[in-house]
Amino acid sequence: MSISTEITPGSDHSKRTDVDWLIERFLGHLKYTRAKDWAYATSMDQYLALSLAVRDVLFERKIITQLTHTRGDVKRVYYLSLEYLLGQMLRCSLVNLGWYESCRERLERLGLDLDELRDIEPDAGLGNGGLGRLAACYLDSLATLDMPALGYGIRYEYGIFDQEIVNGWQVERPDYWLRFGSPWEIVRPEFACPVRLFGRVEHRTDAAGRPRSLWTGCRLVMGLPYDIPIPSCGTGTVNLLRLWSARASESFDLNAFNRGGYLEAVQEQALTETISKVLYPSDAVEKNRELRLIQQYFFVACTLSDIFRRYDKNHDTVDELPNKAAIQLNDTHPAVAISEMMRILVDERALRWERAWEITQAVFGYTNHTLMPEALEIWPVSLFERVLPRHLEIIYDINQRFLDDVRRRYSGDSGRIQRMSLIQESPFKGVRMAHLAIVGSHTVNGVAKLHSDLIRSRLVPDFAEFWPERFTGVTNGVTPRRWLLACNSALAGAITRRIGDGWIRDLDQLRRLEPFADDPEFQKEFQQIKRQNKQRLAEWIGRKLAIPTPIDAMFDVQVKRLHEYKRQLMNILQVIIRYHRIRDERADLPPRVVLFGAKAAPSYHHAKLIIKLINDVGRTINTDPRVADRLRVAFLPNYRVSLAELIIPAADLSEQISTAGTEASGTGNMKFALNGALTIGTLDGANVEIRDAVGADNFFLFGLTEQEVAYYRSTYQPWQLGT
Ligand code: 26Q
Repeated sequence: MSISTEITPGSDHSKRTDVDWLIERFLGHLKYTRAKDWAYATSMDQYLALSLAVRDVLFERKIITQLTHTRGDVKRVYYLSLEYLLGQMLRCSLVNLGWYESCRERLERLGLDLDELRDIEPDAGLGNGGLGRLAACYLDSLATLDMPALGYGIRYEYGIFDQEIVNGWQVERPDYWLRFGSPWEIVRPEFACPVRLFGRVEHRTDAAGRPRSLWTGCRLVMGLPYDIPIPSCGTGTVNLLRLWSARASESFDLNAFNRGGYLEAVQEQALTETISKVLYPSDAVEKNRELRLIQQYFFVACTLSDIFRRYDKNHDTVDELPNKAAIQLNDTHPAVAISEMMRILVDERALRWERAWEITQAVFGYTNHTLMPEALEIWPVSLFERVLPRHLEIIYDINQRFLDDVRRRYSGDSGRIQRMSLIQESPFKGVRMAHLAIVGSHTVNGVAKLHSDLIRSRLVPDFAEFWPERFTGVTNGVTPRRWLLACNSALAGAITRRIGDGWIRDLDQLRRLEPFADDPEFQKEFQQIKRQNKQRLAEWIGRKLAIPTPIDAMFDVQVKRLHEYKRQLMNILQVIIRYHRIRDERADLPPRVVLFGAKAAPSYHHAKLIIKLINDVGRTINTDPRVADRLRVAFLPNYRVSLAELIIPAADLSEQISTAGTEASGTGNMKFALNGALTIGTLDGANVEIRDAVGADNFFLFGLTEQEVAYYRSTYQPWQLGT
């Protein structure tokens, strides 16, 4: 459904433009919200006041969007993700509104530089990497498609750590992104949600003689929602991202104060609030972490209660829920939602189990992002039982009914029953969250074609055989607004001048650029733009690292989380070989600047060692005058969304070299391609589809196929080679 909201702020004063109105609000916020006189305002004041002015516009549009959706009683998409890697919001909001240039000019007349102001904004780094950034891109695209969609997540006080490099080693520093407050959020105490944890289950019989389960003796935590507006590009729609922050509940305070002394009570309160304190900085499974499970449930409980609150406004029974809500699980991190939905329907709303299960399955969809068995979430039953005793019972009940169905189809196949069970028995008894997510959803999707095929053939073949129609693929994407229009405005302009601006909301239209591929004028313009982007990045590298980077050299870039499967180690070994060949005058190779950017999980020792190696190799090469004009290596510290927006438009070569069958999709690969870099890569994840789209001539393919990797894996023993 499409809404048209022709609401131009200030349209009552017909001669004034939107941007006049914006600037007026900016000056108002400077004075009344920041309480500063023009002469004393700092750049931080100016950034905050401008963002608040933009927020005013967005919330005005959000009110209209929401009214339209509520009046139409439309079906909403709910995206549930423990991570949102939003990055900076000022530039993209202005670009989506179509006001960036005019705003820049107006501010310039006031003596301010918008390009500088916007860089004061700290990144909202509420995610680890690909999965969190995908969530942020989807929010932008859902809004731009005028879809009634809400994102739900956690308002971590500390996002992904800041990375410093000390003597070549990664050192983590806390990322207190809320230091100056965020101008983008609005707190909504009126929608606070109580959440229960721990306690025990009592089994009773109700007045009608039906068995009822009572979850009692719980600890209570409050979820306080903060709303962030999500602007569309080119339509009036503004959607919402609602993030939950944990607070001690008042009744809990009372209990605590009665039990112990004042200080102990305050201390307990602080402990409760650690739930939303920090993002887990590993993009692999953290085993056995009670706090992580509590984070997941806290988030899910708040979110489902909010979804029901909205639904209940217009409905007396839950029958219409599948027609009004589609809940998408971003990996298994929020999969406990399936058992929470069953708890609400069966325990609180007294539905029959079968009816509750029908509704649950009709509502949930599950996106899988990983093939590695060791990365699948499995919670120890003992931990689950302590934190969520009623949910464990419900999961057992789901499992029993599910395995009965499996047995009916494959009687006597006990191996299959064990493999498919929601509960693993060894090496420890645990809840398999992926199985829960598959069983409780109508659809399971992978994130690239190859990945979706491998989910069926390798990861969960028993499930794919049992429910072939449930398994689908939805290849990832990236928002062209942030990743081309905003971060590479020069290239965006050159494209728009040739094929119009339709591509901004319909990327397939980029095909219309094909006839210009051989046009010398377009080629020249493209080269000039690339050169300017490289110059901009070279200046940053010069300022931050004091490494001179010749901009006529090829910029060869690998930026992504540090993982062995992504093979940054192979890349740096290749650099060493190249160095020796140039230094020993064995090859006349074109000049190259090799750039790395990557955060390693703080406990991932091997990954940190690779960062150290890259930095040490860099130091050796960059201080050797014999290769000075031919080879440079730089490790760009603290890789994050805003840095990606500087790096990617400047790349000539995009390194996508994961071992085939390991990278579920990759999304950086798409951002580089969109900015006109050529890819060197394996047939892994979405590289396969990128190669199909850009043509094999524009893709430097190497390495084994997934099947070859699988074949060699059984016999390959690298430690025995070369001995
Ligand atoms: C799980 C349990 C406990 C603590 C942390 C986690 C955790 C957190 C983050 C596990 C995994 C992640 C992140 C995974 C991720 O980013 N995967 C990437 O998702 C992208 C979007 O689909 C793909 O493009 C990448 O290929 C995939 O690696």
